[in-house]
Amino acid sequence: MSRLLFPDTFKWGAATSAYQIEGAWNEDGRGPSIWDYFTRKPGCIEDGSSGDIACDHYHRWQDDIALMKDLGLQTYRFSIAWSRIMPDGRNSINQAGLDFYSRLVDMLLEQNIQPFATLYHWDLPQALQDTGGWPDRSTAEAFVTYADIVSRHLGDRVKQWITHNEPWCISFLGYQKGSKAPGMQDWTAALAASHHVLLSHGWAVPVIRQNSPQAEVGITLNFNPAVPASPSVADRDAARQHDGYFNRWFLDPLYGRQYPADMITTYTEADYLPTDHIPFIQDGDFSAIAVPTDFLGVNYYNRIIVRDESLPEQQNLPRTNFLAPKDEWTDMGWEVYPQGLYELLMRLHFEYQPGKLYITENGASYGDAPNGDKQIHDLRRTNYLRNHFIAAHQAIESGVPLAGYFVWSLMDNFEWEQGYTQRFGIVWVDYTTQERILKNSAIWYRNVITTNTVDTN
Ligand code: IFM
Repeated sequence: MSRLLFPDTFKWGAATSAYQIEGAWNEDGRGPSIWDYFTRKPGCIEDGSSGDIACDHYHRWQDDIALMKDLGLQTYRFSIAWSRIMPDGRNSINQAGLDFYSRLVDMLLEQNIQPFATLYHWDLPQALQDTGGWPDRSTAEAFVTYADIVSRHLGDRVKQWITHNEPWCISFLGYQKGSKAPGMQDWTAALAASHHVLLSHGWAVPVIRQNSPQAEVGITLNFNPAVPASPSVADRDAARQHDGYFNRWFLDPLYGRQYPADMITTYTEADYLPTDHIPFIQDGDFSAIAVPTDFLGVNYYNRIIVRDESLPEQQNLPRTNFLAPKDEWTDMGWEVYPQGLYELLMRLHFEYQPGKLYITENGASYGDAPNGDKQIHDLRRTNYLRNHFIAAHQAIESGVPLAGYFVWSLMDNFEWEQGYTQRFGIVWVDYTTQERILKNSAIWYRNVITTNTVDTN
């Protein structure tokens, strides 16, 4: 066994998001969000649940910070619920909402835990969806007002800001596939949504900088590296398309390259976009989107093997067998592939040069439950994290400016359309009593943080 030492300045943390943990959905002036509506639609959530109560973090935040302290977290990534701050999304300000996050930030700082705030983690105020949601440009304008208000109130203490979490999910899962709120299925709307999310990021960055001097400001993307299932031209082309849809569509405009031309062709040929001009793009948008940022947040869980099964001759080609055995997949059905994190970080560093990167989410859903002694032997999660930490270390050794790592998630929580059927936490939550129990992976992680090292077996 050997031990890999991380840089002295490296920050270890854990992440959560507002709707997934807070509960208190209708308290202290919070307005409804698209998730309050979506969870009430029959059939949208696997176990019929919602985030109405979730982990009750809104009432238990002090205990939860004590838990973070006990784990030795150096930084904590949380998100702010827009509709707690602005119940109708664009006009009135709810002081109680601001006060909640202000107290949270103060206590984090008292405990020497660096607050890392995400402004938007999917919970759009329903009032904004009612006026068109992200496909409508006015939502991007509303986001800037919201970002201004929050950063004016917290910007003296919060020095790390993420504008958006996972624009791909916001746009394509929310408006094209419809598996997430608001549950629409419309390609053109999804493409407009993606543009307005990026635009709102570009507009908000200078505002946050103004209100929060010396802060680092960035955006978090989720990545899904695409690998062709065979060397055939068709499979390679399918992998290119998936990469364009999922990864390049966001990376390219953020780093000054506008939308990838091959994807514009795909979308116009499919009639999702008109051929002459794209109505939602206005003069100046691309330079706004490409505003320089201080870091790129990277969410990585798995890669995807892409096949083109449309051609009959494709069916008989030899397939590369590099899928991990199914019993090593996580409960989400996601392959465990730590090497993909190394490859992704190298690609981002060499192709886009973000200057600084954080892993803003990485983790695994496994259902291991407490035994009679209230111990949770989640060895698969520890192994998952260990192997991804090793991959991150390898990337640092290769020159990638990776500055920190947030495990997803601090605690089990509401996993969107899967409800409470998936447990990503390093801390177990008993949803009946709201008891929190450290899983073995949390105890192991505490040792990683204390020693700033990871063992290699
Ligand atoms: O729980 C989600 C999180 O909200 C966003 N990234 C992926 C996680 C696991 O699905």
